Amino acid sequence: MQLYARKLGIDLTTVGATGPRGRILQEDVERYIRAALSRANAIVTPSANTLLRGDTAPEIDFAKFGSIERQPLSRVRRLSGPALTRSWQTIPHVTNFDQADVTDLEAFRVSLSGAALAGEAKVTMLAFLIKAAAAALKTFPELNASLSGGDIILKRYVHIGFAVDTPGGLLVPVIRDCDAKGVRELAAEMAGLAGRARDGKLKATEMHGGCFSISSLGGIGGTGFTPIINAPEVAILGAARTAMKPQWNGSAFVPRLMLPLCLSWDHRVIDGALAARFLSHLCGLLADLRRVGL
Ligand code: CAO
Repeated sequence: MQLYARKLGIDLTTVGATGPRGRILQEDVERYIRAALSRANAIVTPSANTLLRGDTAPEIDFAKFGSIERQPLSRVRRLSGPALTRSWQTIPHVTNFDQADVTDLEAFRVSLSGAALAGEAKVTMLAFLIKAAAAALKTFPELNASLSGGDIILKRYVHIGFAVDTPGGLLVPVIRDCDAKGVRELAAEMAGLAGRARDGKLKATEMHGGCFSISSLGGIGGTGFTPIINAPEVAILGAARTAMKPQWNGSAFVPRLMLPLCLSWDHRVIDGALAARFLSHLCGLLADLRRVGL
């Protein structure tokens, strides 16, 4: 036994003996080896690739606990999952929250819808958000940027992506040159892109080249969320559901329609003060349409 253990480089004084009169048996040495192997496996760290695929969780047999149904991930989820994981793991995200007073904007939006011609796209809150965000990005170019090596690339164009909930998963089509388009034009383009996204007819090029993204869950509900940055962009805006809230006007509380906004930003490029200024400026634009230039 001593020879066998020495061949394997085992220090016999560390092996627990179970033989008569304290003798070490072959089973003792084998048990020692199994325990050492299992400790070694436990400390092996997953490779970066495995981490990015997000599949490091141990396989669990859920059927042990009850009836289950297994479905393959959709093609969209298989493609977007690794990109979302990479973004979440590599970008230091921070999210700021604010509220925009959209009382006048909503009244204007409803009047536009009433005056819309047959077949014209409905102007939704998202079209105004895209318009206002484009104007705010022109004022704050650091949010219309990407990291490249040790440099920051500032973009002079303003292409904005918007999240579309499709049966296969989330898609983000991009509207080009949003700063040069009016709300009706933005609304029409949005409706076309969202429709093609839901029908699975969006071209890959229609999802490329975005500078900034907007994710609106306002039509569904919620008071706020923390959107994940759509890399290589450095910020993303989330919009939740508008609600009537009492606002203090200096002498009394008045009912105002408030839109909750959330801005996630990359702390390597943007600081909290800048993000807060951007969001506050955006809220100001939404509260006073004349400053946007529709
Ligand atoms: N607050 C309250 N109501 C709102 C609202 C808001 N912030 N935003 C939109 N609405 C209302 C609209 O006015 C509309 O009401 P009516 O039917 O009475 O006119 C209704 O909600 C539906 O709006 P819509 O969905 O047609 O239009 P939209 O511009 O708000 O959204 C789109 C378009 C493509 C963004 C949306 O359909 C969608 O897919 N949203 C989901 C995005 C998503 O999944 N994001 C999550 C990303 S993170 O996983």
